[in-house]
Amino acid sequence: MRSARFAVSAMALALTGGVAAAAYAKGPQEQSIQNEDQQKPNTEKQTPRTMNDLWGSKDATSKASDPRTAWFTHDRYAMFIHWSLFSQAASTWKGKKYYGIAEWLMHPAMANISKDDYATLANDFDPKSFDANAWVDFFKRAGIKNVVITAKHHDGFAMFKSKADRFNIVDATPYKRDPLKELANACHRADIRFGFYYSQYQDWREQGSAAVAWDDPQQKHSFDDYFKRKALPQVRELLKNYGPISVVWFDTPGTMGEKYSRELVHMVKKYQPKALINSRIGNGVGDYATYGDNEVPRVSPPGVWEAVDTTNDSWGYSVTDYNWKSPEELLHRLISTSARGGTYMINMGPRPDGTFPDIPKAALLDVGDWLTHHGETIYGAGRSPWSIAQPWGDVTTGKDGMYLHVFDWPVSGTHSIALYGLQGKVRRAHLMAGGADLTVTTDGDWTRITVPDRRPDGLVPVVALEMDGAYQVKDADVIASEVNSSLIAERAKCWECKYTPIGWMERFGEWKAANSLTDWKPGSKATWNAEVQKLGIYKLRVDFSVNSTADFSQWEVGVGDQRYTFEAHYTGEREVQNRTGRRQFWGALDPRYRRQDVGAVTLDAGAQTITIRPLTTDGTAASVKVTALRLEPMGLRVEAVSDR
Ligand code: FHN
Repeated sequence: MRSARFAVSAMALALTGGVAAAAYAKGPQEQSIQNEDQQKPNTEKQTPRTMNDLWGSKDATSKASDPRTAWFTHDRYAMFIHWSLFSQAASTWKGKKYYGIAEWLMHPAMANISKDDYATLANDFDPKSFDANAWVDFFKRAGIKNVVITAKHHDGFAMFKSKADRFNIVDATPYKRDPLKELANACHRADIRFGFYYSQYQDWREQGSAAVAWDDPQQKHSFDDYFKRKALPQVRELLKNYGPISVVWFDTPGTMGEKYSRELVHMVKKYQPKALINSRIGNGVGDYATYGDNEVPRVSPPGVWEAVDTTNDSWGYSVTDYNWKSPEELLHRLISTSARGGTYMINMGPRPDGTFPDIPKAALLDVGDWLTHHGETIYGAGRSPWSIAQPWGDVTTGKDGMYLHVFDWPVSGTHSIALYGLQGKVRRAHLMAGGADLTVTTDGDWTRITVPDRRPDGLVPVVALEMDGAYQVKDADVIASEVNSSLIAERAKCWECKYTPIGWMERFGEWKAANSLTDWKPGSKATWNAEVQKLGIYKLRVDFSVNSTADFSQWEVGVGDQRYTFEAHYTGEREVQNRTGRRQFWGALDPRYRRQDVGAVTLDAGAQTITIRPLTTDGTAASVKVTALRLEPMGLRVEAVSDR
């Protein structure tokens, strides 16, 4: 599996302290961060320099055919819950509001709270309204099949009764109950799978962990001490005391040595042989791959994998983050992940009182309603036979054929959706919401399904395409005539340019991904061989990030034998890494992607080669990051256009 090389980030650098940051300009705060792990490394590997180093390799041991993972691939839809002491603070500290991921509030990159001060949150943490049965009732209605909850996050606080460490919800708070026990029992009663999150490498409370024990610069213990005294015993408690565990979800393994990853695997196998382990256990010994935060891959990855996403931008509850995703957005992301063959785990951050915020709850219930009528298109459904999305939506497969999830209903032309390269016999097409059979026509390699003019109600209409026997597809890039199409970076052929997975943080810890074509040189070009459905005029637009150096660089898009030149304009790429309350230069650029109009271009029907290349030869175009070309039908008749 191709591993992403995310840019050096403040988050990773903040964790690694002085070592990795040495090559970069640093603020005094970062220089003071010490970490014994760096002084006495527990592994031959370097300290994590990038967020991908921190997430560890996505390599995993399971094959898609592994029967142990069958339930995971079948169920496709899981709920992630970030709930701990950070929920009590909810991104505020001493009257000040913080922005970024709420569970990192304690860290110097946010409020920089000492261990003792942070621990005082426990005095008031009393989630009296927590009701495990009510949670499970909500999960059921939302269509959730598996739940993964934070047992211990980086702050070191255990949300369960732990004999290994008294900094836990039973011993250190007025609540005195074990919510994980109650939740595990309620999930098991309701036939929902139960798993836990455990931060094995970072524990900001513990000396010797990969933590930045920032108020304790003189680390007296080793990582091994922390691991044996706290991490391993706590994981053992969780494996032994909470009934069947579906998933053990580790996080940010960083440079943790392989022997530690293997020791954890050994323990999981011993007590919960059926439990699956995600790749963030580190060192390639997990069962399945976890993608980067908030990343839904655009090309189907091989093997068993999941996308992890959150209902807003933070994982823990935050009073400063109310950027909730709409039901439609959540459903699109669930469908896209399923279509690429993955499992979608969506996160909620409960309030400190143990209830869920209303808006994401309502949004997930809407998705659940949709699933009661369309569940077969997700649960147990196969990935799309095409490795990328369709211009109008995305496809999953069932035993009788395909489910066509229509995100963009065609509103002009013949009101049809088109599939390129479908080889096989269509028996019948119909809307899952009911109604007459839909007309299916073929024209060369194109299969066209005529849909009603009026979009059916509901979050995402689905056309069931029943096939007669086996079928195959040609996996081509396409440009549709009735909806907008994207040619994505992952599918381009690069000549003297590079395909680079790009990730960055919007606000602190809020990871975004936009994989791109980069490293342009004079003579570079990237090409797509696309199948154009119909001769027509299309608005060509480019999705890219252009820094100030590349402002006004000149580019050309070639379509067949036509050439369209344009000037790239600065998209506002940030030369600072934004951090809460401060702007701190880290030496790395944060991209900012924008869509720039190039103009109206004429496309002939059939196979077309589309090329983008820089014309500027002085090197200033090098840093431009192109993530996609867009082609949007303009609804013009070609004969009406005399120029070009
Ligand atoms: O640092 C954590 C973060 O707080 C959150 O738990 C996410 C969820 O995937 N994992 C880490 C960063 O990737």
